[in-house]
Amino acid sequence: MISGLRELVCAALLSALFAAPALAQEVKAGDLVITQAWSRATPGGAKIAGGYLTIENKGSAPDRLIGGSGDVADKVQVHEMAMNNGVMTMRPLDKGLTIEPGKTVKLAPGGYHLMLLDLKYPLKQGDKVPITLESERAGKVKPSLDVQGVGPQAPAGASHDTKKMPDHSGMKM
Ligand SMILES: [Cu+2]
Repeated sequence: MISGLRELVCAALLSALFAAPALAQEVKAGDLVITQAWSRATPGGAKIAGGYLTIENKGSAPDRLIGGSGDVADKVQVHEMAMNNGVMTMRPLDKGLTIEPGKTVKLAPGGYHLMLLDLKYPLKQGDKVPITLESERAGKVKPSLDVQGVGPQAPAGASHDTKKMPDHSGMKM
């Protein structure tokens, strides 16, 4: 009985693993390479969503991710999340996010992220949401966010965020 249950759990885990979309898409602009751009479905009429991606600077000079835009939302900002006196807060990075030459910066839940504010339509699992990011040197980069399910999972290939993270809507902006 117990071993049967374990097999069942394993099968469920495996199917979840294989159901995850392959995020091989690579978007380049100048020396910047963006991969694994994703977001989460927004149930219940949420008006904001996070955007996550990996950005690599293959050049020899630092670049800066300043902000973005897209039809999906009124504003696309670059945010930072941090603990402040035991409270998780986030704020826009006014000067942008620096990507040092030869370095890779990951925007992921619990850290740096894109913030889509005043969504024009809900994000649904399986959607691809095109956005335009603005960088100081490389100019415009246009990745599409692969919308994942509502759960807190990262896409296949991304590291797993095991920290408990409060919902965005409950956070100080
Ligand atoms: Cu944010």
